[in-house]
Order: sequence, then structure tokens, then C-alpha cells
Amino acid sequence: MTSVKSMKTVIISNRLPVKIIEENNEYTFIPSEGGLATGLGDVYKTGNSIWVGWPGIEVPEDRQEEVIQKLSELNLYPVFLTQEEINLYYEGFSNEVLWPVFHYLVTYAHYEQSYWDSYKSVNEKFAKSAMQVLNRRDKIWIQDYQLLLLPGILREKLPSATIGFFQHIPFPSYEIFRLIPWREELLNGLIGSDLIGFHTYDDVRHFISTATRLLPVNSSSNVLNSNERQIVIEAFPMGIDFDKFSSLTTTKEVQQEIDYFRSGKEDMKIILSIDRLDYSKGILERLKALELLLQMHPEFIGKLELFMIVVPSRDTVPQYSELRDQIDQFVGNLNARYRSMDWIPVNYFYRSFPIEVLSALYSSADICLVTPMRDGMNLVSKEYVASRNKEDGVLILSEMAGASKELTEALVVNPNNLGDIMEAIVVALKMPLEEQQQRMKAMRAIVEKFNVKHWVNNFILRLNEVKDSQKSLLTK
Ligand code: GDG
Repeated sequence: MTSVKSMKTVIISNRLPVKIIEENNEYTFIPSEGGLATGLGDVYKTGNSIWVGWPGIEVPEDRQEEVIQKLSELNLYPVFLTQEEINLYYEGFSNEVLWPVFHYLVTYAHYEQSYWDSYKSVNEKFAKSAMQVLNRRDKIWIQDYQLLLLPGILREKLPSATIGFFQHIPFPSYEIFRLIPWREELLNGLIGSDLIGFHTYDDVRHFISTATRLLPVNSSSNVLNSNERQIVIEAFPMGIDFDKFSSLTTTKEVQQEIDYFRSGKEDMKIILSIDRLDYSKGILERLKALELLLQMHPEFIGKLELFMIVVPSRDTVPQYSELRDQIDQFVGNLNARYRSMDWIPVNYFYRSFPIEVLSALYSSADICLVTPMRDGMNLVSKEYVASRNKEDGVLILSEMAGASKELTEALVVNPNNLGDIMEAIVVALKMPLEEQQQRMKAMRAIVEKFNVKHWVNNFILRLNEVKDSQKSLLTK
């Protein structure tokens, strides 16, 4: 009989889903509630399943046992990284090579040999840590672009393992991917998987065409054939915890936030924008579209306000700190030119907020403006939709976000076309309530049905099916 122990699920991602507090020489780990952690909660918290990843700080060697012990109580297992590894593997290769190239911003890439060397050795380190908890028959689910080599490394160690991989960011077209000096090695790492998932069918297509051009593999439909092995590539559009966002808006705490936020702004049209600081999110372009609107449609001066939240992120990477400075400057300039004594066009916040405030903003905003230049999916757009219990409000969504494939009732725009964004804002400002409700209702049905639990179950189900069909092929 197969024991439960030999069939557990092991999730592996760069970061563990915890926040760490270090006080009086004592570590405390608080589970974080990001979308991925919520979705995967049912998986890694059950049985003896486990989540492997970096805990988020450098832990001195003499305290590592203590951390292993404390994390095991949360079904987590740490990979210890040094500051140098974080600088080279994470900020370097992951965020200065893979992130810009996969988001089509190739001139931002720095192809440093030291970044690549560290990326390889850290992926090996992840494999070594994972082997401490892995068994031959375990199901392994690796998350995202920081660990592209890991499927291949684990396949060598555990040839019959069940390995799934999901990438949360776009996969670029062949002409873009081929620019990376270590392109074959990256692809060879990835095809150690049995199942590779992306958010959209376009990513799937790009991956298959890239792999068949750069590696000695062939494809039939969405299956790659490599050395007697079959690798299935499919789209799994990630969802959110719909019920959480929908019910949050009805809590007393959020209602109080909404009242506080809306008081004195009863007739003001509120436009909301929420992103991590990132050049892929189109933050500056969005501000330029607002400037164009104020120039071309002065009738809206004093009638609308943009609430723009930018969550600090990766600001040790030079392009990110430059972007932060450019946003500061643009907002300062725009506000100085257009503001009056009792009105300001852009309310800009460079910080993160508790989820209750986010929920109040989602509920209060007449328009949510989501215009990334490229985005794997974009969960903010789905969270806005889930928070609109009255079915009103308008979502303006970039066609470059994976979410635009599902949320077709949004006003879909090309984020490079400032006139297009401006026009969409005007349409949104004037949209009759009935049309808002008809569009929002359709989008809510999709976000509710294809939620994060559906995403997790669907991926795991397909991973099991793919492995079973491989086994039956081998026994034929
Ligand atoms: C990557 C891909 C893909 C934002 N501000 C606050 C806050 N947030 C939360 C939002 C949302 C999340 O951060 C951002 O998710 P996105 O999907 O929009 O973007 P990335 O961080 O770039 O995520 C992306 C995603 O992975 C999943 O696969 O969709 O394409 O780039 O959940 O709510 N949360 C809190 N305070 C804030 O101020 N608490």
C-alpha cells in the first residue's frame, strides 16, 4: 500500500508565505495572506504536505535549526540564502534579466555572468533543500521565474517524480527570448517538468514555438516530445479569492473606511490605480493619459480625482528607484499645475495599505484604471470586480494584461495609446448605470467561478492526469 507520506505535495517558490518579525533576538513567523498562499492553503497545510522557499531574511548558521523547527509548525521548510545570493540570483538574474526580458523591455536587461552563476547555484540550493523533505513519489509544484532550472535539477535526482511548474509572468515570443545568452539552459531546466502552466494561451504558444526552435524537441499540439518524455503545456488563468473580496466590503471596518473616504467627495468621480512599483505596470503612461484628459476635457477639472497607490518594490534595483523619482516628479508637476485650493487631481501614496483600506478603495472607486504595458495576469483588476457587490463601476483594462482575455466586458485599451486610455476614461465617466451593471455582472460571474481554488484544483488535477497518462504509455 502507498503510504500518505510517500504521496505528499511539495510546493516550491522563491519566497515562503510568511512575514518575519525579529524582536529581542527571537524570530516570529506570521503566515501572509497573499492570493497564492490563500489558494494553496488547502494543499500545503494538509497531510504532511509542505511549502519550501526562502524565509525572507538572512539567518545566521547557528540559528538555522531554530528557524527550521518554527517553520515546520506551519508546514513550511526554509531555503537559507545569503545577502550576496539575494543580490545576484534574485535582484540580479531574476529581476534584471528575466523580469525585463519576459515583459518585453529588453533594453533594461543586464546579462551579467555573475548573475547567471548565482542563479544556477541558488536553483541547485533549492533542490538540495527540497531533497530534505522530498520522496520519490511526491507531487512537486514549482512556482515562477526565479526557479526555471529547478524542474531539470529535480528530474535528474528523482527521474520518476511528478513535477508541475507554473509561471506567473508572461512568456515572451521567440524573437525576444532568444536574446538571453543562457536561453537553452533555461529551457532545458523547464522541460524537466511534466506539466508547465501559464496564465494565457498566448504564453503557451510562445513557449512551444521557442522550445521547438531552440531545443531538439518536437511538438504535437500542446505536447512537447523530448527524449522519450512528454511535457504538457497549458493555460491556467489564475483567479482570486472572490468570496473574501466580496464579503470584506460588507464588514463594519470597511464600511467605516468607505464613509471616511467618501465624506466630502459625494459628487466626485474617483478613479483608482493600484500597483507594485514596476516599469511593466504603465504607471507613468497612466499619469500622462490623465494629463491629456485634463488638457482636452477641462470640463472634468475639479470633477474627478485619481487615487494612485504604488507599493514599494525592488527599489534597490536602479530602474525602480529612477521610476519612483519620475513618478514623484510627474505627480508633483501635474498637481501643481491643475490643483485648486480645495481640489487636487492626483492623490498619490507610495506605500502599502491593510487589505481593509484596499477593499474600501475598491468599493468606493467609480473607475479602476489598470493599464500595464505587460502583465502575466493582473489580480488587481479581478479584486476590483469582486468588490463591486452593487455591480456598478467601470474597469478600464490593458489588452496586454492576461486578465483581458477573461474580462472582456472591461473597456479594453492599448496602454501605449494615451488617446485610447483618455477616451476610455471619458466613456467610463459617462457610462449609464445600466450598462455598468450589465458589464460588471458578466465579469463578476467569471471572477467568482474561476477563483483561486478552481485554479489550484485544476492545475493539480491536470498534473495527476498527465502523470497517469505517461505511466500508461510506459506500460503499453
Ligand atoms: C505577479 C504578476 C500576476 C497591492 N497593493 C497592496 C496589496 N496589493 C496586492 C493586490 C494584488 C497583488 O498585490 C498584486 O498582484 P498583481 O497580479 O496585480 O501583480 P504582481 O505583484 O506583479 O504579480 C501578475 C500575479 O503574479 C499572480 O500570478 O497576476 O501578472 O506580475 O493581490 O491586492 N495588498 C495589500 N496592501 C496594498 O497596499 N495588502
